[in-house]
Amino acid sequence: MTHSHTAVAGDADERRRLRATLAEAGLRIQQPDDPPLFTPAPQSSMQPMHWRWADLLGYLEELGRVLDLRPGGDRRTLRLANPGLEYGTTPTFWASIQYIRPGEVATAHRHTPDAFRFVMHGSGCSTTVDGENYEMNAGDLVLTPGWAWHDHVHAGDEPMIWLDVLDVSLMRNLHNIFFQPYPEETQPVSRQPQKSWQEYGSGILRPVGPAPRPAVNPLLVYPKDQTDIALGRARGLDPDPADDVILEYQNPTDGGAALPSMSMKIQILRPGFSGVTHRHSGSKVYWVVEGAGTTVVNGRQFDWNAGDFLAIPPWAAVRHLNAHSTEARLFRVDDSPVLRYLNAYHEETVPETQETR
Ligand code: GTQ
Ligand code: FE2
Repeated sequence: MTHSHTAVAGDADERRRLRATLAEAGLRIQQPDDPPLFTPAPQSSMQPMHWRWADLLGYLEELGRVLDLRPGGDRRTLRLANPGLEYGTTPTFWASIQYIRPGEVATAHRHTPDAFRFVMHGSGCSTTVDGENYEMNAGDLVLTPGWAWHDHVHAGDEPMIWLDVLDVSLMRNLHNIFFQPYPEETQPVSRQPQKSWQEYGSGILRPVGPAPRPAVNPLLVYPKDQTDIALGRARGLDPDPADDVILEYQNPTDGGAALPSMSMKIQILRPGFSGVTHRHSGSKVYWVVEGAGTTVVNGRQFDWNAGDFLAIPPWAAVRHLNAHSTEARLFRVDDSPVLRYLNAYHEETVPETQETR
């Protein structure tokens, strides 16, 4: 076989000239020094991260003193950043901690990113989502689906702290950020202020007929007491080898994730639990609701306590352990719905000999 002229690698100068010509024409070729694209498995620039509650609380209290909440849809939040990413806590979402003082109003607005709140500390604040009004108490999950008007009003007497997660990294990469402030501070509350909860909150029965909007989760709130009941029942089942007791907050009309891009989960690691190492497509963030334990991420050990956050890169090998005498409870959000929608979700148990990469 004879080599054609073009198959022979040209010299570096020739390649450089070609690259410049192509660039002017709005074209480019794969360069020998480009980072590899088609790697055998995902190579994430995201770093595993651990934030300790002892540090976070101090910063939040300081933020509360120095930052005023202004009208126009302003929020007071501490964003969890990642040194390996130009933007976001993970390639899909931003996780932030919101701090609101008694008497304050986080004024109404709406945006395309989907969002949810998981209440970390306090009570007495309520959020209105497209006219429905829900109390926020520690351990509750409240959804703010994309483009729903939302405002938070704090009528309690202690500062409230909650976790906000928005799929804003994804939406930003899709160049699809829309944002509108509401013309007034707050929106009116409708005649049936807990409608989604009254209709779908039991989890086992629902209004007859088709869901109001196909593929849109009609349920906006997942209170802690229901979560506790479900977890209590799941304790009687065989443990998950990697996650012990784990449940997903579901869309009650189709059993899918509660939001199109984000799956929220709650899990218990019982005393003595020692999980298998597992990895899956996509990124995730944990918040430690209670207890303490250890998570090994790509061979790096993170010892966590109540209130801490962990951010885990895509395809990272993860192993959970609880060597303590009390249960640990973890809240988690991951972007598995996006990857499943794209038929690109992979997962596997990692043999012990390959735990570090
Ligand atoms: O509470 O509506 O952390 O719009 C970031 C953007 C919270 C909110 C955040 C937001 C909100
Ligand atoms: Fe918002």
